[in-house]
Parts: sequence; structure tokens; C-alpha cells
Amino acid sequence: MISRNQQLFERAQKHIPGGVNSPVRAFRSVGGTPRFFVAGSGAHVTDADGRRYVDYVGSWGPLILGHAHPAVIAAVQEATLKGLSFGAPTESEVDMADLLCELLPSLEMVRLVSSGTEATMSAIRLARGYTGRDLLIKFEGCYHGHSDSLLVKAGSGLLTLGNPSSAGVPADLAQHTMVLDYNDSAGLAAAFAEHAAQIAAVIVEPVAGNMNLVTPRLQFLQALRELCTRHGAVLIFDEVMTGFRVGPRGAQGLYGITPDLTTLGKVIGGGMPVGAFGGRAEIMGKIAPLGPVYQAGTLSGNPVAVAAGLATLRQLRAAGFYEELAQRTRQLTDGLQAAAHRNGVPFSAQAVGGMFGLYFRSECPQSYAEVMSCDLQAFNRFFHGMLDAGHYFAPAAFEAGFVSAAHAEADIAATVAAAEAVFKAW
Ligand code: KE4
Repeated sequence: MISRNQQLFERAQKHIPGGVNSPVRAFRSVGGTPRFFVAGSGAHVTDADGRRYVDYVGSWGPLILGHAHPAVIAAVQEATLKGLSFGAPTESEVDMADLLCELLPSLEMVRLVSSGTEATMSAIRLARGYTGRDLLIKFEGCYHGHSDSLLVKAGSGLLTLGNPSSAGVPADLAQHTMVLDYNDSAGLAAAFAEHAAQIAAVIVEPVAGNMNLVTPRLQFLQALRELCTRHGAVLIFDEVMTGFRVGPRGAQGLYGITPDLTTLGKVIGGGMPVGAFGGRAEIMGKIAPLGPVYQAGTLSGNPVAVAAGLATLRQLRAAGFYEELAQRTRQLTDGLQAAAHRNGVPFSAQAVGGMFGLYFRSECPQSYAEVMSCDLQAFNRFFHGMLDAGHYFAPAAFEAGFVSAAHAEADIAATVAAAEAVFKAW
């Protein structure tokens, strides 16, 4: 008997490329049939076959409060009744801008968009327009959305200019992006020594979450700040994932490094399409209609999406919110690590605030190369064992995972118990 998920997946592939609207959802790296979700509540989701799962993806980060939080749903319903969109300024956008600039001191001005990709694409164009330079530096393993300048892989040598990592990206555009190694301060210094006058911006995930989770060395973040300051390059912290996820002031608050521009997404939309880029007024003043750098969007600052984001951000201000979230996330990573070690499975895990990494290697990786040494088959075996037991992790080894405020101790304990059984049968 073919399952409802399989029926839907077969039907979906008729008119949607790969049957999905974003590639990672297709289960291609883990194998099997993607789960079509029909409902979410708190820490749980239910799929088309009526199977219920503890959810550790949380829509890839936005659902820090869990699914269908009453305050968020109420705010969206109230906004919806007043109309869906105006294409004109609304008070809620001003409230959102004021709140973001209050929460992140590095934001003097901010522009709302509809996705993280739009935020990073716009921030890069702004940095190039502000500096009059073309060269962008990014780091291997970091993902910043799918705009052309970011779909670039490392050149033949460390300091050579980039090559397209996707079809459709012109080589003569990709050569304006240089790809360096994450956490490699020496490589960064060498790039500045050779190209300083051409570098418009450096964009970095201050805690990397797209090569699984890799934490930054403080010295690396300090070198980024110091070199960008010295050479007049714009330091862009891509906090689409880490913003209000790893702490109340994002990664910039956690590590005490002030970027020139910050990009945001995910949590600030609470599950609805909201992105943002912002930073020093001197730089933001170059954005249209004030300055020569063009950027626009039909649904930018959409009042229904902003209502979801505002309701979410306001909940995060509750006393002890982040302490509780970090404790619950550590309960998961510590529990999984102990279960694996009790059963002799090479495994490590770590948490930063409400996001975590799981690695089928004995030590937590500190670089892209070390992430690549993880046992992918072991991850896939773990993924499916946990999925069958009702615990939904990211369907790809190179993704971070997320815990929400709705995950109770009992949910985490059930996940750890399920992992114990998976590791015992290893
Ligand atoms: P979106 O365009 O997907 O809203 O944001 C792009 C983006 C930018 N910067 C960072 C640090 C990000 O993590 C992302 C998107 N993250 C992925 C998860 N690895 C979204 C999931 C997907 O692509 O389907």
C-alpha cells in the first residue's frame, strides 16, 4: 500500500521540479520519501500519513517559539482582517525597524525584504556601491542564499578568484567572489595583503550553520573586524540563521564583534517571509531612494508577515527565554552524545543557543575540511532510524538543527531514548 506521502510526492513531481520548492526538502542526500506535513503544533508536526514527529528543523530556524504559537497566530489573524498588503508604508514596518535597531545596537538603519537571499544580495550590492569596489570574500561551507555572486566555489588556489558553483552563473561574475577557508585567519590576512584595495566586503556566517554547525574562533572574527576596518572593506555578518537564535543580540552580541552590515531572516518573520539588512547609517544612506544603490520589493515589509515577526520577537524578550532554550538544546546534544558513547558509536554534538550540530566523528569539527570527514552513511542511518521512531531531523548531514521554546524536557528525553535504541542496534 503506497503511503499518502509517496502519493503526494509522485504527484508533486509532475509540475514541481524535484517535487519540492527548495532542494533540501527532496530527501536526495538521505534517500527515501519526503514527508508532506499537514499540521504543526508546538514541538510537533504531523505528516500526510498521520505520523507525528518531534520537529528539530522548525522550518530551518524561524520557529523558535514552535509551531502555531497562539500569540503569533492571533497577530497574523488580526493583521489579515485588515488586508494582506498595501505596497505602501505601514506603522507595523516602523515598529519592526525600531525594534530591530533596539535589539541589535549595530543597526542604525534597516530595510525589510522578503527572504534571507534578498537580504544578503542587497547587502552585497550596497557594500559594492558604498566602497566603489567589486571583490567579495566569502568562506567555503557558508551559505548566504542563492544570488549569483554567492553561488561560487573556491578557485584552483586559495587566493585565486572564484568559479561558479551553479550553472547559470557567469564566470566573469564569479571571478569577483573569492572563497577562503572558514576560521583561517592567516588565509584571510593573505587575501587582504594581496587584494585589499579591491575588497568591497567580507560576508560571513558568524556561527556557521550551513556546513552543519561550525563555531567561529574568536581570533578569526577579530581578524575579520580588524582587517575590514583597516582596509575600508564592509564586514557583513549574515545572521539570517543566528539572528535572535543563538542569543538576544545574535552572534554579534555573543562574540562582541560589531559588523558594518547585518543580514537577518528566519526568526524575524516567525515563519512568514521576512528578511532584513541594516547597519551603519553612513552605508545605509546609499540605498534608494536616498542614494544610488537600487533595491526594491513588492511585498517588502508586508504587514501580515511583519505581524508574525513582531509577535515572535516580542515573545523572545521574556525573562530567562534564552537560558531555558540553551539548556533544552544542551539537554539534547549531551543526551545524544552520551547515548552514542554508551554504544560505542563515533559521535559528537554541540549547541550554540537554540541551534545544534550532530557529527558522526569523535570530535566537533572546526573547519569545512573536518566537516567533510564526517561519516555520511552513519548520519543517513541515524536520520532514518530517528524518523521511523517519530523524531524529525534535518534531511541532510550538512545542516544545523533547531530546538524551540515549545520543546519540553519530556520531548527531548523521548528523542534521546529513541537515539539510544538506534545506537544500540548500530
Ligand atoms: P532564504 O532565502 O532561504 O530565506 O535565506 C537564505 C539564507 C541566508 N543566509 C543563511 C545563513 C541561511 O542559512 C540561509 C538559508 N538557510 C537554508 C538552510 N540551510 C534554508 C533552507 C532551504 O534552503 O530550503
